[in-house]
Amino acid sequence: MNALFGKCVLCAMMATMADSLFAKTATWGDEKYRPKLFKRFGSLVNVPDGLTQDAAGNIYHSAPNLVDNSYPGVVMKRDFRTGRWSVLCAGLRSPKTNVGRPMGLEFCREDGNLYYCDNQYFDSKDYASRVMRVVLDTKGEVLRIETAVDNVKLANAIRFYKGDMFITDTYFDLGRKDGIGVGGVYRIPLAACKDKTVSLLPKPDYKKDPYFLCATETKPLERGDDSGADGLAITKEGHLYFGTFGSGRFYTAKRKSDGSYEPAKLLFEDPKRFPCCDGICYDEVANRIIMSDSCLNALHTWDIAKEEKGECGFGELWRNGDDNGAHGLLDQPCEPMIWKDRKGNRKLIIANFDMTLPGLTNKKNDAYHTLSVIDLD
Ligand SMILES: [Ca+2]
Ligand SMILES: [Ca+2]
Ligand SMILES: [Ca+2]
Repeated sequence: MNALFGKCVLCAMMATMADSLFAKTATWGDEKYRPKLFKRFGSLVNVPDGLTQDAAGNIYHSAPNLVDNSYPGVVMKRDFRTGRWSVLCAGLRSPKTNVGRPMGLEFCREDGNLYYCDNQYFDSKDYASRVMRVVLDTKGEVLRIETAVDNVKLANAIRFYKGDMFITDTYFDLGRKDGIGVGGVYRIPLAACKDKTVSLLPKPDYKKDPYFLCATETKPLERGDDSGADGLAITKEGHLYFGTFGSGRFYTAKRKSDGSYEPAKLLFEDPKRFPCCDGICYDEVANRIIMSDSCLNALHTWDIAKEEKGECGFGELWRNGDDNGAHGLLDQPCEPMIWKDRKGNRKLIIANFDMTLPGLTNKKNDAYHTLSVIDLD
């Protein structure tokens, strides 16, 4: 344990002792970053997942609702002016599984539409996942939902950069004898999927796929999870950052001046401090990546300036023990997003997945389905 983190632990322990009557959950990190409750949803949103926003500051939030299947997967919208939440749309049902499971989503400023990853992997491992385009009119009303990309295994995160869509596919299911789980990142020009659906190649042929960009490798940790590329972030220069859910391997792929990408480079691997990379986002003001750690109930940071100096960019922002999230503490954080409120204050909004898996800090799918918020200013 480093000195700074040790000090944080001590501060947190003292604060926890002082607050012991109403806060029993262990916490680590600077109290000024203690997550607060941003929104508690009812059962309509029983597995919070993706976050994005449009130019007006309206927030879009997806929920695949894998815990209580009686509710369809859904995309919610929060009106920037009024703060009111409403249902934007239910996830379009897959003809293969008869369910819709919106996960990672991103508002595309280039065409004014909303795209979401339809994660069908837990319902079918037979390439049923897709990337969906929610076509919006100029007032933001939904006109229709269409399939932009199909033949995906587990569509997880989505980003856009200069006319291209980038997505992560968490499982390639190659059945490697060494037990390594492969996942990867794809790059699909928006023009290619504008008037027709782009189909990815089956995974045994992934290296021949014109849309395949780079792969991740996951050696399962004690919790036995081989899942690959999950969260994805893109800097203003177009550099990619991504990490594996199963082992927290954290990578970058640098964009070259001709728009192509250098091979992926492993930046950080330390299963004790970062055993699980779920959703990540780019913080342009601080020139860093913020990573959700579903396993540790934590948020980590990656300092890009340090990386460029050849130093380790890893840092810790917040961590707490198992908690139901009722007061805003993290409960299996899966996606962070930086957002400015009406006063112009910078906030970090965090979705809490709260769907237990073996070996995670979160032990119970409780009744508090929440988004947390941290003040960054
Ligand atoms: Ca994710
Ligand atoms: Ca929980
Ligand atoms: Ca909860």
